[in-house]
Amino acid sequence: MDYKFLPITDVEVLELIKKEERRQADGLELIASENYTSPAVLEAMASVFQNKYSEGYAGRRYYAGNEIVDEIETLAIERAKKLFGANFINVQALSGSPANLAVYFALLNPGDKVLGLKLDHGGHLSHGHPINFTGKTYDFVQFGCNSETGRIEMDEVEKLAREHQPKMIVAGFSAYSRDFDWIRFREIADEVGAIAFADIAHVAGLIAGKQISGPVEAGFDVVTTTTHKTLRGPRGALIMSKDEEVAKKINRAVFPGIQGGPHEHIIAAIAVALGEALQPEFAEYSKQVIVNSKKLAGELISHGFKIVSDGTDNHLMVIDLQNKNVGGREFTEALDRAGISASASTIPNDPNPPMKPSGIRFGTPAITTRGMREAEMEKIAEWISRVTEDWEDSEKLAAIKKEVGELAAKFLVPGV
Ligand code: DSN
Repeated sequence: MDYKFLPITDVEVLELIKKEERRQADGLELIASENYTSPAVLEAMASVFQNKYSEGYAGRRYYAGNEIVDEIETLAIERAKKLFGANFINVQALSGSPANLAVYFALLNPGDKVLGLKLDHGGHLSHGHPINFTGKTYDFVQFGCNSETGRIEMDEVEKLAREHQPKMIVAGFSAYSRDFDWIRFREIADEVGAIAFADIAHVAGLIAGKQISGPVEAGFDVVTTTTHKTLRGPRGALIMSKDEEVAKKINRAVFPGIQGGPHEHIIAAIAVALGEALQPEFAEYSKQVIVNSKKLAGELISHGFKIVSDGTDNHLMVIDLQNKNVGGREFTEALDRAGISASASTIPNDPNPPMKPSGIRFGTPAITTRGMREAEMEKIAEWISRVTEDWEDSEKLAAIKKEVGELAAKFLVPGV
C-alpha cells in the first residue's frame, strides 16, 4: 500500500506496518483461518465510516446523521442475502464469537441443553468448551469423531440428541476437514424439536463459491459466519436467520443486548468483499482452494504424514504428528523459522493438553489467493517434510526459509 500521511505523522507505526507487510510477503501463510483481503476491502476499512456512531438498525438509529450508514448497511445485507440465499441478515456482530454469543443469548436461557462438537475433535471454543462462556452458561453435551475414521458419526449425534433432548444443536467447526451432512443435522434437530444452528466461519467462502453445500439451503434456523476466512473479507461476522421472529430476537441480542455502536467501516468493507464474492472469479478461487488443499494433503500423505480422516473435502487438514518426532507446538515454531506459518492443533482424543497438542492444522485459502497452484503445493509439502526431520537444526531451517522466500517472491500479496 502507499501511505500518504503516516510518513509525515507517525514513522514509528509506519515502520511496523511495513515490517508486517514484508513478513506477510516473504513467508507462506498456511493458517487455515487466515486470508488476504483485496486492496478495495482495505480501502473501505480505512474510510470515514470509521468516524460514525450508529446504534440501532437502518431507519431506527439513536444518533443523527446515519442516512448514509443506513445505505451501506442495507447494501451489505442485500449482498449477503443474495450470496447465501438467507432471508434475514445481521451484519453488526464484531466477529465470530460475538456472533455466536448473540445467537445463544437470543434463543436460549442459561442452563439450557445444547449439543456441539468437542474442541479437540475440531469444534470451536464457543461451541461449548468448559472454559468458554458457552460452556459456563449452557448445559453442553458434546459429540466427537469416530476414533478410527476421524469423521463425525451422525448416528452418534442422533443418539445423543434423542437421549438429551437439547434445545439447540450446533453444527460447525474450526478444524474438521470433511463435508458436513447439514441435512441430517437439521433432520435430527427437527426430530427432537431443537433449534438448528450452524457456524460456517471456516467454509463460508467455499459455500458462497458453490463448491460445497451449506446449511441455509438445508433449512437451518440460524447460521453464523466470520467474514475474513475463506470469504476473504474484513474481520467481522454475519448472522443469517430463516424466520422473521428469530431475526428480530437476533437483532435485539446484538444491539442493545451485547454490543453498542457497530463498526460501519468494517460493514462497508464487508459489502465490498460480498460484492467480490458474487463475481464468477470467486467461484474459481474457492474451487482452487479445495484443489490445492486436496493436493497438499495427498503430497503430505506421500511424505508419511497421517492426516486425521485420511484427507480433506475443504480448505484445511489436521495432521496427527504422533508418528513424527515432534509435537504440534514445536513443529509450528520450527515451520515459522522456515518461513511457513501454521497453527498447532489438537487431534481427536488428543493424549496431550490443548497447550501442547499432538497435531498441526494447515489450510490453503491464503496461498491460493496469492495464485499458488498444484505445483507449489508439491514444493510446500516437501518443505514441511524437511522441517519435521530438521526441526531442531537452525541452519537447515534458515536454508529452507531462503527457498520459501524465493517462491514467495513470485506470488504477490494483495495490498502489499
Ligand atoms: N481462530 C479461528 C481459527 O483459527 O479457526 C477460530 O476462531
